[in-house]
Amino acid sequence: MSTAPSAQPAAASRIAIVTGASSGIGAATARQLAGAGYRVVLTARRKDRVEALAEEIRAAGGQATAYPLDVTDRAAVDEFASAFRTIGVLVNNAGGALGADPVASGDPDDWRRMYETNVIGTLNLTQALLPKLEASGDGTVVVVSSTAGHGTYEGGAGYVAAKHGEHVLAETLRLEIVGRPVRVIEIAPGMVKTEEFALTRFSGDAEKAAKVYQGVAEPLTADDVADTITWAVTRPSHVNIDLLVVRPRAQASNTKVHREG
Ligand code: 8X3
Repeated sequence: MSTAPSAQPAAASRIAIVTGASSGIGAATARQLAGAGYRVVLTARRKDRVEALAEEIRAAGGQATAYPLDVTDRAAVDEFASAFRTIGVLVNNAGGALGADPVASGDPDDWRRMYETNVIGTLNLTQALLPKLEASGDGTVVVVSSTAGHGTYEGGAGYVAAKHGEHVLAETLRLEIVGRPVRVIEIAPGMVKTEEFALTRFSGDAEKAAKVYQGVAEPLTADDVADTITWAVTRPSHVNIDLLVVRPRAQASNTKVHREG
């Protein structure tokens, strides 16, 4: 008998919901979970994007549907959740950073919006879908936080505060539901170069966005992070990867990055 760890056997018929699936880590995760045999449900605010990605996944032989959703709209989230009897996996990926101002001059509206999308968005989906995850008899909640959820850096406080909030949500939920058939996995990526993260943070300023990655030989890609998410989710059910911190080799900490040139 093989003692090698195997993927969860029931993946083929299981539903995996991914938020923020219109681009970056969310889109890559949807593709990889579909490749691992999950029926993926892609959600994001941008309908055209999630529909195009679902179509791409189906064309590649996977099972995917799209559902436009704003994770901060609780009524819409509840309506979305009511469509499912059970689900296997929820990947809370929607969120992001707005601004990089010091505490002394940060925009309180940016702070509020970051708390809403990163923390309340994760809370909304998790609350609405927890009964469905439990009903599956083998559910997994993934919280895609950040290394910003585990240490601060200058100019990051609003985002860092929100990501600490997400980390606390994951850690507390794990304590509260122990004994029930639902795992809580936190994936905390460091520097990931995606098409939108830094651009959104700097309100579309491409020059400022490019500086984030300047001279860094190989920042992580969305696929690198999707790979860690898919790996964690496909461990046998009794194995809970509590927290996985993943950074590029060139980044030793939030504030220590090797840049060439
Ligand atoms: C992204 C990592 O360093 O930009 O979540 O805060 S960082």
